[in-house]
Amino acid sequence: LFLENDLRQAVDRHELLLHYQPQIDLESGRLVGVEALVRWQHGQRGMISPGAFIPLAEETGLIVPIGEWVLRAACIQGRKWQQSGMPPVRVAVNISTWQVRQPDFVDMVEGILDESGFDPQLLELEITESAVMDNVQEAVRILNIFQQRGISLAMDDFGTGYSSLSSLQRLPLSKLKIDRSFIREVTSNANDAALTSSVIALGRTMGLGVVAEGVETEEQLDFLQRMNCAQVQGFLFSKPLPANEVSTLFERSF
Ligand code: G
Ligand code: G
Ligand code: MN
Ligand code: NA
Repeated sequence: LFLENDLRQAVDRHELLLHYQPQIDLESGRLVGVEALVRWQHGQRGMISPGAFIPLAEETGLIVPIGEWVLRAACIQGRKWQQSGMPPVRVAVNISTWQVRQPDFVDMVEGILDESGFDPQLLELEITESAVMDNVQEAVRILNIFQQRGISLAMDDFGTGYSSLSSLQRLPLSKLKIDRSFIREVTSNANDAALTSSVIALGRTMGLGVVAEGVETEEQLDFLQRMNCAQVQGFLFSKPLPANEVSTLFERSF
């Protein structure tokens, strides 16, 4: 497969780059964080979105070196933002199940934090239910180490997996991210509306922040505001942006 061979070399060829999608706190209206999202600038095919190569990276295990590159690049950028005198911006990084299962995962994260000098309090790791649920005990152990370091932990794509509430309660999470598949029809589909409002209520009960992803319309925003959803992310506010455009947005926001 051509694409797989190309992907194998993408890191070494410096073909990966990160864009950052703003996350807005609804109460204050402020930008509170950004989610790092990888893109692949392919030599022949141009810019490839993660939807088109992350699944391949997951199948082949290439997500391990790619994920390490992403975390390093995000922490280096986060450190630059910190040093530029910008208000503190939390940087969220997607972590795949494969990465969590690497025996050196904790050392890798700590090494990158030390190396980059990025404040762990400003780092958020987005994990999925599948990364946690097949070995809850081990996940609890690892995530507790991160929590002790001050790193935030968000459950990504929440609602699409099979977390049990008792397992969820054992994890030191700070945030649930409602998957955008539920937000898409939240104003027209009663099931999606019910699930979304339940997750918001669950977050409140468990003392967790809740972020709705994929917010594209004023109607969706209106629904989320009525349900007291804390944070939103989506095209209505901003698409994922290159790092320099994030600084500009922050300057305007504060
Ligand atoms: O941009 P797009 O909607 O095509 O993204 C598709 C998927 O790729 C999303 O589910 C997103 O979580 C995932 N993704 C984007 N960047 C990263 C990354 O750095 N690591 C991992 N594991 N997934 C990512
Ligand atoms: O699964 P994850 O949350 O990591 O995926 C984030 C992906 O969703 C990014 O690739 C981003 O480009 C995409 N995305 C962000 N906001 C929106 C939105 O409002 N609508 C849609 N359709 N996709 C979005
Ligand atoms: Mn995510
Ligand atoms: Na998601």
